[in-house]
Amino acid sequence: MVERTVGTTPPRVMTIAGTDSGGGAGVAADLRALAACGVHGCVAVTAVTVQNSVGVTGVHTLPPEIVAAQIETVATDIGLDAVKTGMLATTPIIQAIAEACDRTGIGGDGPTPLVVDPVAASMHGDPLLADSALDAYRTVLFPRATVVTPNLDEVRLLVGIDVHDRAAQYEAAKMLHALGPRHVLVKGGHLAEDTDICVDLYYDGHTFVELPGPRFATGDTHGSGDNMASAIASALARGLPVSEAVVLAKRFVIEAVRNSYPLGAGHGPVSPLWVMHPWWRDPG
Ligand code: PXL
Repeated sequence: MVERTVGTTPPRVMTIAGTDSGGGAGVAADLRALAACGVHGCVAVTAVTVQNSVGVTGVHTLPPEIVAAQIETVATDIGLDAVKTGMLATTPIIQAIAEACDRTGIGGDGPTPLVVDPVAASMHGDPLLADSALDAYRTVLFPRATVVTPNLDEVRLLVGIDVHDRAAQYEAAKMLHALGPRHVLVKGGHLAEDTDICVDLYYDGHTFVELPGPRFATGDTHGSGDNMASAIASALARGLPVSEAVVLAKRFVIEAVRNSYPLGAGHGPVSPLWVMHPWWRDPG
């Protein structure tokens, strides 16, 4: 046996999300992002999607009790320093997650921060959430969330306003905050008036902070929201305050979009893998 130094356990982050068979979004994107952010990624799968770069052609949801059991079995053994949610699919799954979170100190007043990315549709416009589940987001998950990270389509579904300018983005942040999350990040990727920039708006109930970034000329942005929420959760798992976590995550996603690549006939994924040393190119 060869002696070795015991490794240092990195912060532990769980993604509660759906799979994307094309590997661009969902669990696959989250695990790449979590690895790139230097944390140990755990997974509670909510649904399996049949998907390629062009669209989603099938969804199979898992039983709510299996989703809850994945969370609890990990939280009580491995432990979790932060949790993020992605595609949650149905009201019963959201309910089961909330109950599992309450039992294990995730979100709310518990010690483990909860990042809620209220995924409603794929970037192709295919539904990933039952219409009836929007209310569960508003009344069950948002009050437990440390931070919520909707894009502008999700803002319209959740609080009923069409954001076409910065003033409406501020208004949306206030309306979302009133639903109970401690912090809000209204992502501006879908704001058409910003042609060269992409401004995400952070709000903690008192102060607004605009987070500007470049708008790259590419449609290969599949998984950008997943990368954002995973990077925020990773920073929270290290103990950073939310106001700093969102700034770091924005920088991370800018680089992931800069490094996105084409895949299939549709939308390619953003890539956080620029952080990896290409060890396979080294001789010997
Ligand atoms: O990017 C949001 C998202 C999350 N989770 C799954 C997805 C998508 C977008 O397509 O397919 C499973």
